[in-house]
Amino acid sequence: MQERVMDQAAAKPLAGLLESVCVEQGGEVAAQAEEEFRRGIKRLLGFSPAMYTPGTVPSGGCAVFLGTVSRLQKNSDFADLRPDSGKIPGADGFFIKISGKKMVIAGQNEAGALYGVFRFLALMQTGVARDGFELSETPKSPLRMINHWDDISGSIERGYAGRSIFFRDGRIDYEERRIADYARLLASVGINRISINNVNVRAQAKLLITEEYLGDVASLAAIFRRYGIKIFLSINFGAPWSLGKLPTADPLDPAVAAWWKERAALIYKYIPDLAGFLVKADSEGEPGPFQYNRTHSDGANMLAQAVKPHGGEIVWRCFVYNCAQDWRDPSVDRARAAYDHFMPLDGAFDDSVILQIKFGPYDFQVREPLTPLFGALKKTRHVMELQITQEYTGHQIDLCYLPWLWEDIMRFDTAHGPASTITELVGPYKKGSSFIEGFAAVSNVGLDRNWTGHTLAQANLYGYGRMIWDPSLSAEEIAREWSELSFGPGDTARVIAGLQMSSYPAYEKYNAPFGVCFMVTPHLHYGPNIEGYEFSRWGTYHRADNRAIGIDRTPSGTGYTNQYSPKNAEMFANPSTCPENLILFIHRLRYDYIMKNGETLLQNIYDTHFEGCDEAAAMLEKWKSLKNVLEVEIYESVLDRFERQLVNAREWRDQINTYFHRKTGIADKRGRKIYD
Ligand code: GCW
Repeated sequence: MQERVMDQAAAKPLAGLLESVCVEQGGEVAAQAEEEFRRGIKRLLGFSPAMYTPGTVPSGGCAVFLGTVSRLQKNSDFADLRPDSGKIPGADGFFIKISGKKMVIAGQNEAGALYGVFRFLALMQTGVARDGFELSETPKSPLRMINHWDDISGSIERGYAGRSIFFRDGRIDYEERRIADYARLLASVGINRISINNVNVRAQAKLLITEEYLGDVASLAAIFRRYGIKIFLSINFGAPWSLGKLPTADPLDPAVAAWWKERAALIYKYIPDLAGFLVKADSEGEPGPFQYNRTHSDGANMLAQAVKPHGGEIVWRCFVYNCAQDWRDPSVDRARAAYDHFMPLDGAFDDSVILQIKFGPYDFQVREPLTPLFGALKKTRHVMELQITQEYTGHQIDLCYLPWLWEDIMRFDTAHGPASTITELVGPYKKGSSFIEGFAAVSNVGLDRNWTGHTLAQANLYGYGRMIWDPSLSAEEIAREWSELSFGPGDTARVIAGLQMSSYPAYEKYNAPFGVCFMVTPHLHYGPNIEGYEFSRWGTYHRADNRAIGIDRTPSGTGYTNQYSPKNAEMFANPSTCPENLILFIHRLRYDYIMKNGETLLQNIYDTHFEGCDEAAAMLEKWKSLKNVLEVEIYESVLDRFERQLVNAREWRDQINTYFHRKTGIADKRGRKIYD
């Protein structure tokens, strides 16, 4: 297929320099770096650079050098690449320099070179990479994962962009080019791990670890491998009995351990560099070690022994809670679950086990505090789990720019010592420290032509990669970058970045108020249903009556706040120091509680809901102002979504306001319309 030339003015000053390139040869990732460079230049500038290997460089020499640091050190004389230059990037990093008639892109490894090429192309496109430019970067997160919740039927659990790109009707079935483009997309922001199947491993997905499917899994892995991405398989902890016909899946039963070892050996024959297994155990009906009175370290360590000889790892999810709660019983607090289950096991896990911990103690709500395990775990490898797919944040119908939330997460101070914000804690694991080794996030991608259903939701996938690469980036910088790369630098990009930035606060305002969570339609998780979960088994109650709302999670209530460092425990437990956007997660408050702005809690609920809905209306109008500058298809499809978002926002506003008005009988002091 012919690539469209973007004719980007900002890229033009470098055109002369980019005509001849000397590429260090290497493995398949190096080959991909070369290919992306060639393709990118063609796309941005309309010509194909001449590519040489070190032995074939013509007499006039080359201007651009591309390769790994070690190969370039041997074959070129860049002072910046000398071992003592202080500019050599760390694992997966790259160094870029443009000076006069020379330019270098040097990766710490081949993946680093590939990331360097992608970054160079992006920076050239936005006019940042020009003569005199220099950048040495190393990703802060060693593990940069994407999780797919794709079912083997082809549907996606919590998917809002069409069907699975990997599976169809019980088979692995994909379009090779599409997968390669997805791998490119992910590598362009530095993703290096992907799990392809849902953590709920049901039906034929259990057979992905059998020879019936492994050949196809291997073909898929081969595509991702070219882009430096290794795959994980989600496995079912009960496989020894459901698949192996053993009488048990007890992790301490030697026959079970032997079964997994044998199975791993078979899998690794097909996929020698499989990253490992991702496991959801004892969670929402999935089997796990609790069934056999064993601990989660018993379960995870047994699996680790199976994959470790092959270089594999076990990613073990901490989403373990009682999902058969009795709403009548206020003594059980779901928010405590991850910490209560896993903190006592700190240090008990094998060094090939990585815990995967959802960012908040509930479940990807619009606003939750950080799970108290962060900063507290010291002897266990772990990553943070985020959700890019918009399960609770608008189903890719409503615009909801997630880096806005992630920036808050990154800046949260766990207060477990000096340098204890999440940003500061992200880094390679060291025993005895609380380093977070990276991130995993649930993908928002499906077969839709624009990948993410809502075109502007692409910024969430892009933003995820950028932010976990460098958690000190701001949501605003990322919005600007994405908008400029997608629409070209200029006014349109500015308006779109502005829309992205205003979207999260708007969504949060018309959603469940002040961190109270779960006022969403059960199961579907789009639109309001204020008491939808109130009398259910899921443990997410707000217990609103005619005087007060919320759960007391302070020491006088469930004691959840004591799971934090003493400083944060105190900060959360006191309503006057607890962040107000979380106040109803931690406290039970009367509606006449006076908030920092001098208004009551109730008035704040009314105000935020009117405002959030007005902001959704304003976003729609702003979008309409772009009618004549955007491609029709993009304009129309996003317009349709903004219109649907406004309907949703109205529904949230009116149901929430009416609910509290009916409960309290107190009018909105500004006299706006509340339906009775
Ligand atoms: O609560 C939830 C979602 C489920 C999901 C689960 C999880 C894959 O509603 O759809 O299952 O979280 O994270 O395992």
